[in-house]
Parts: sequence; C-alpha cells; structure tokens
Amino acid sequence: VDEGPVKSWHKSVCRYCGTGCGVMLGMNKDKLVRVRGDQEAHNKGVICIKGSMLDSVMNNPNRLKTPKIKKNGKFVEASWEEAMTLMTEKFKESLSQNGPESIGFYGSGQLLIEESYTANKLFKAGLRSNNVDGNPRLCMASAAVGYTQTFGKDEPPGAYVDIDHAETFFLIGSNAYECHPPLWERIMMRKKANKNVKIIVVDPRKTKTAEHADIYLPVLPGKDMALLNSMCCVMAELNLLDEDFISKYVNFNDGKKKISLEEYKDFLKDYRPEKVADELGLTPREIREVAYQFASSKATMSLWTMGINQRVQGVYLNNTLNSLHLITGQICRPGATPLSLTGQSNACGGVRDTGSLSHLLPNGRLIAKEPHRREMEKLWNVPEGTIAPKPGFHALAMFDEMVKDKVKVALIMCTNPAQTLPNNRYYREGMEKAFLVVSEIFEDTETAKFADILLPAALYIEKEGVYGQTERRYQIIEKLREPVGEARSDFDILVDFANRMGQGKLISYKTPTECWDEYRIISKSSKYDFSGITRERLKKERGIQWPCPSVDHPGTVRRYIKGDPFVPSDKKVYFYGKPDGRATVFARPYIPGKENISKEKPLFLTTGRVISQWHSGTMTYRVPELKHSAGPGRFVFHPQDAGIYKVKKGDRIEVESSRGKMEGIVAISEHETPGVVFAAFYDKTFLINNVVSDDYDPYSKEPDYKVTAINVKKV
Ligand code: MGD
Ligand code: SF4
Repeated sequence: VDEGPVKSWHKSVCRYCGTGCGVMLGMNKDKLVRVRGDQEAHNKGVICIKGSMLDSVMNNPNRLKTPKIKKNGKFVEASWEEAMTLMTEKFKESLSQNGPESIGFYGSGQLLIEESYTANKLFKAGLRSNNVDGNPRLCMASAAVGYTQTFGKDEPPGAYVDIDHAETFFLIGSNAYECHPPLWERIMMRKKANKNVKIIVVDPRKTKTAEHADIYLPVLPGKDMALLNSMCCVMAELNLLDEDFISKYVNFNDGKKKISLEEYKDFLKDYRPEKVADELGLTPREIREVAYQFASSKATMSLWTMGINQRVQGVYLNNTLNSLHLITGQICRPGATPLSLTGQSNACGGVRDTGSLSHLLPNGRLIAKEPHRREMEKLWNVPEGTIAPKPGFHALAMFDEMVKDKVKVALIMCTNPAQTLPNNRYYREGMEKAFLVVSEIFEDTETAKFADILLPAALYIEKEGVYGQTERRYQIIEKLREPVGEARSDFDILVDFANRMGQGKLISYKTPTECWDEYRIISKSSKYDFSGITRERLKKERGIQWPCPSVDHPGTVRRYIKGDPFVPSDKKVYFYGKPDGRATVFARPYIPGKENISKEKPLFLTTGRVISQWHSGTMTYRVPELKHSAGPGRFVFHPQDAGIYKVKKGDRIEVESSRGKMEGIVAISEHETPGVVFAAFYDKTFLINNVVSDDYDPYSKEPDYKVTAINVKKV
C-alpha cells in the first residue's frame, strides 16, 4: 500500500526482537510510511522482514481505542476515570483484605525501561508486594542466572562486534537465521571474509541455520548437558585447557564447595564421548571434533538462545557454556566470548537490569539479601523494612496462585500469557478467577478475553523510552506521533495508578525523561553504572553500552578486561562480580528430564519461532504479507515420521501430551529430525501451549518449551 511520500526521517529502534536493530523511520506528518535499516547503527542497515513492515502494524485501524469494563460477561466502553477508579478500588480492597501477596504485576520484555522500572518500584517499594514478574521469565531467566552464578554479575561479557573477530562460531539452541537474521548475516559476512571461519551448529532440528553449518550435530532433544560435559572432558583429556588462564582467573565448584581442577577433571570422566554418544544420538568422533575445534580455534564465540534457556537444565547449560570458554581461555579477547542472544527487545534493559522479576531489585540486587534491600530503600527514600524480605511469585507460580485463589487482582501489561504460557489450559483457570486489568493495543488477544478491565495502550512511536538489548546497549525510541483514540502509554497508566494508590510521593516523576534521570543516577551505586548515558546522548548517538560512568565515557564494549571502568588498572582481566576476581567453573551433572519418549509417547514435540512472526502474532499475524509467509499454525513432521505415523500434508491429527490434547493440521519438512515434531506459537487458532509441558528449571524457574513427549493419532 502506498502510504504517501516521506516528509522526514527519524532514527529509532525496531519494536520487536532482542537483536535491537537500529531503524530509520520515514514519517509523513504523523503517519509512519517507510522503514529501513539504520546504516549507522550496530546492524549496519540490515533488518529483517518483520522490522521492515512495522508501518503496517502502526497503521492498523483496529486498535483498542478506549478503556473497557466487563459487565455481565461483555465489554462496555468506559472513561479513563471509570476504569482507573475501578482498578484502584479492586487493588485497595485486595490489599486491605488479603495483603500484598494477593496482588501482582505481570509485565514484559517489550515494555520500555521507564515502564518496567516504575511498575517494579511501585509494587515493591509502594504496595509492598514482590509479585512482580513477566515474560522474560519464559525467555532468558536461565541466561541471567547462569551469568550471575559464573561471573557474579548478570549480562554478557562480550558484544556483537565479536562476530567480526571470531574464527569459530558455536551455535547451540539458536536458529539465528530465522530469529536474529541481521546477526546471522553478520556471521556469514565474517565467513566470507575469512576462509578459516567454521560454523558449528548443535540443534535437534536441521534448521536453516544448521543447513549452513560446517559441522552440524543433530543432538537428541533434552540431552545437550551431556554433550557440553563431554566436550569439556575431551578438552581435559587432550590437554586443550588453558592452564595459565585457569590459574589466574578461575575457581572450580561442585555446586556446594570449591573443588580443585583435578577434582573437576575427575567429574568429567563420566562424560567420555564413548560413554555418552549413544544417548546423544551422536558419534564419539563428532564430539571430539567439535571439542577440538572449539578449544583450538584462534577465537571461539558461542551464541545461544531458547534451545538452551527454555530447558529444565537451563541454568546448568548456561553455566557450562560459560565454563567451556573459561577452561579454554576463549574469553576476554576479541572474538572469543560467550554471548546469549536475547529474545525480546527490552528483556535485558527493561526487566533484567531494572530487577523487574520477583526475586530481584534494580541493577543485580536480590530481594533475599538484606543489605540489598536496605540499599534500595535508601535510594528510593522509603523507610527501612519497606521492601518485603520474601521473593514474590515467579511467572508460573503467579498464575498458579490465581488458580489457588491467593493472587486475586493483577495488572498485565504488554504480554499475552493466555497464549504463551505452557500448559495453558491450567493457567487460564487462574486468569478466569482473578480480577485482571489488561493493558493492550488490540482487543482480540487471548488474554484480553480474561480481562475485567481493558486499558488501551499507546504503541511504539506513540510514546518515548529506552530499550536495552543483548549486548548491554541502551537505545532510545522517540515519540513521533500521538496515540490512537484515547490510548495512553503504559508509563502514563502506571504513574496515574501510583497516584491513585496514594504513592504519588514515591513515583513523583511525571515524564519518562525524569524517570530515566532518577534511574540513571541510581545505577551509579552499582557495577551497572550507566549514569553517563543521558537522554541527550541517546538522542544523538546510536546506542551506548554500559558500564558508562560519565557523560564523556564512550561506553564499554567488552567487560572484565582493560577498558572496563571497573577493572583495576594493574589487571588485564578481572571478574569483579566475584570477591576474588575469579569466575567460577561449575561441575554440573546431566540430569534427564521427566519428559522422555516411551511406547505411549514415542515422539518429542519442540516449539519456537519462525522468521516472519513475532511471538503470539497479535501484531505480525495482522500484516497480510507476514501472515501469508507463515501460513497457519501446524505440526511439522519429518518425512520418515510421516511414513511411520501414516500422516500426510493437510491431515488433521490429535496430539496428546501429559498436559492434554489438541488437534491441528500436519505439514512435512526435511528440516525436522526423525522423532521430533515442531510447532510454532504465533497462531491463536492453534494453541500449541495447550500441550506443552510446564516443567521448569528449579533455579531460574524458566519453563521448558522445547521438550514435551507426545503421542499422535489421526482424527
Ligand atoms: P507477545 O505476542 O509478545 O507474547 O509471550 P508474550 O509476551 O505473551 O505479547 C505481547 C502483547 O503485548 C501482545 O498481545 C501485543 O498486542 C501487546 N502489545 C504490544 N505493544 C504494546 C504496548 O506498547 N503496550 C501494551 N500494553 N501492550 C502492547 C512471549 C513469550 O512466549 C516469550 S518472551 C517466550 S521466549 C516464550 N516462547 C515460547 C516458545 O518458544 N514456545 C512456545 N510454545 N511458547 C512460548 N511462549 C513464550
Ligand atoms: Fe526487528 Fe529483530 Fe528483525 Fe532486527 S532482527 S528488524 S530487531 S525483528
């Protein structure tokens, strides 16, 4: 559709994923008419199909434009005054009758930093409820806990620019070709420029990423922990460890206490390739080859996402990926680094860094630690003892407690849990029971059905705020047009709500800029220090990476080495998150998950994204070209399985897991692996999460969307 000529161009950031691409937005007065990649941003002008069609979503006429209140099962238009008054009454009533544990906030890695920061501060320091969590729990909680355990601090040591220096890429549980396309293109450019570059891909599915690998390991679902330990074992056996790096910068730990390098090597003996290869579905030779390549390359970079994070052993996997780099010295040099790729645009800056999860406080502080609570109480200027000492409910627990009638009133913002939580039917019971206020841009989402109050939210360039993506880079989205109808930004909704709840003194700022300035100054007292990232700089520069302790500081590309403001001047490498400056290598065992194939459930179901769709599809499935490209949701089989189970393209089947049954149509693709069925989660008429298991990692509480045992039959 020709939307008219561009009258002015503006730098911004893509609305969708954690790649955080810089985009140029072409406006015709208040209409977004063109989108292109920003040549000056880190993505050097490259964007994917979703980002290039942001205008289509912005110009969709069917947005939610007024508040609505559910009366006798039907939504009735209401004024903001009516909606906010009712919301306030319900929260106050629940607080006074049932206490702070009975209320909750379920947010999103797509809210702006100022929005998550405000919700977190309001609930934890104002309403005294730690029930603040959000969809990043489903996405990167395992990476966050993994980094924190290994380095003492969350967020990665390296950056995207390491791609331009790496000689070996170790991609595990990442389909970068479809999920982070500009980064994948950067990897391919690096390979083109240097013939020594090797790409290793570990994935049960032969994804488009795997197709381009020099070495592809089709590991069986749920087994990667044994593979990573086996690689460490080979490295130890072949003397591929960097003993100099280890002696200066590494401690070993068995999860309870410090151990020696020799004890660590003993632990690894159980994972000799000959012992584990069969279970992994690989050959010992393949494991040895990959271990050798990883350790002996000039610079190895690991990249991973949901195939590693969304796993019952997600934290152990993250620990061990970090360990592979530490024991081989493949870290703290250009091109040598672990880098977990983030799913959402602002999961890092918005949720991890602001501490907007139920166990966290801003900038890496923990609710469970008294000195951290005291520090935040001082910074927020509230009396000592205000922040409750017990962590709140994490994502699944919060909805479980709605089922059990403990959480009675909740605000859900910028997320669609009724489609995206695993074992969905169960948690919907809770959504039905609780009084839900849902802030949304569209009225027809699955979660909106369960709302008692629907609040129309401003979208993307209808508001202003900061996004923080994978590599600690903060970038600003500026407001370029007014919200549609009566929509308000989530920030304005939260500030208004705070005032009505009697928390106007705590949330005293009125604009995102004032909020940013408060938070920026607070960060000064932590190792996240981004006090030098002012609004003015964000408007001029193409993002800045923290730490950035002063306005004349250029930002920090790589952490823990010279140039990082927290590394003492006499040290080359210093892991300052740990008291002795040494990172920890954990001996983490492989523990098989509960979801395993059997005679009754002979196939694995694994789920994930496709290139043209964003999450629950509420935005991208409305764009005709993107909808056409993705097609309807379906169960994708390898041709061999299609033969075994006697199904063909277009057949309708019933899939049964331990969590329930659902029907859907069949597709066939050579990209799948025998024994593994794939399904994406963008189509609300194909609610795959009805059968996905909600087993979760005991440390990160991140659910395992990747491994569910299923049975199939034709209907
Ligand atoms: P989204 O579709 O991103 O999914 O789960 P969700 O966050 O639940 O939902 C965002 C919602 O916010 C949409 O309904 C959109 O219309 C609305 N929205 C957009 N902009 C705004 C705004 O500015 N303000 C407000 N108030 N609303 C807005 C994502 C979740 O899904 C994640 S993060 C992961 S990693 C999981 N992945 C996953 C998987 O791999 N497999 C399966 N089977 N399920 C999964 N679910 C998880
Ligand atoms: Fe947007 Fe992600 Fe695509 Fe970049 S890769 S354009 S951030 S959706």
